[in-house]
Amino acid sequence: MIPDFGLLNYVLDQSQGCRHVTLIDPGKQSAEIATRRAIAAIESGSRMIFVGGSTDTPDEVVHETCKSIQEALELQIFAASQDPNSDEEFWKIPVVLFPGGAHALSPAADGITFMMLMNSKTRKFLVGEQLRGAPYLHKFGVEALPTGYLVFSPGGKVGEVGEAELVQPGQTEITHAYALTAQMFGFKILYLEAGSGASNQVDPNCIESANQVEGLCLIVGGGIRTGEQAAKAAQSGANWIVTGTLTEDASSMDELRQRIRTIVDSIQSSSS
Ligand code: 1GP
Repeated sequence: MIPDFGLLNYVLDQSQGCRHVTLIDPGKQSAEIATRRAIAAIESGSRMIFVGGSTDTPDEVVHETCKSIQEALELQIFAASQDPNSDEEFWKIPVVLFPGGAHALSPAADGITFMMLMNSKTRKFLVGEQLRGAPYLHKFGVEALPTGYLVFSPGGKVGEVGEAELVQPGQTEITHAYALTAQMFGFKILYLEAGSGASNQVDPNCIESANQVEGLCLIVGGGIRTGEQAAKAAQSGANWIVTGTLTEDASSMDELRQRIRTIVDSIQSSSS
């Protein structure tokens, strides 16, 4: 659901400090489970849902998941509107595509991280997939969030498939140059990615160096599992922290809630 003051404004808003995104991979769970997880994540403090991740998920599967999450959010909004103690705004959480390519799209999403994989060696990920996806997004009115995407070591599957020239820990100068380039292209968002399930998170010094460039909203993800890691990223300048694996390998909904609460509490106390 798009918040009242618009999707891009909502994403760029920094008045609440660092916020949390839950990434749901529709290729790894049914739409029903994805929806239960998304709702539990929001109850635990996530303020955006990304749908995507895997490189080979067909459109239909992505669409089913987006539709199902949106329907559940509508129900929550309706329920809140009937309850004087609840706030409808709390449930106006955007569902945003985080695509592996032009195939994993859905008209039920509120927006898309429309990304250039800036350190890819392949045209396909710099502009090719975007060229295929743009007419579809235009037709369905899915809002494009202009995003530079930068993959750090170890990079995981996205680094491999995207043929990324991985940024290594300590490479603060090149990170800064990428951030400047993103700003000069007019991107509003720079996503610093270590890869899903990465053994180490993006180097906090690199986050700091990207943060020196004005006017970019920094999304940081990959390998973040503990409150301490999340706090480090938030203190270094992340505006959003994404976790995916954390949710997907939780053994119960209670564990999922507990894990997300820990991350959210840590980022809130370190960025306020
Ligand atoms: C991957 O940054 C995201 O694109 C999340 O990574 O699965 O390691 O949380 P994790």
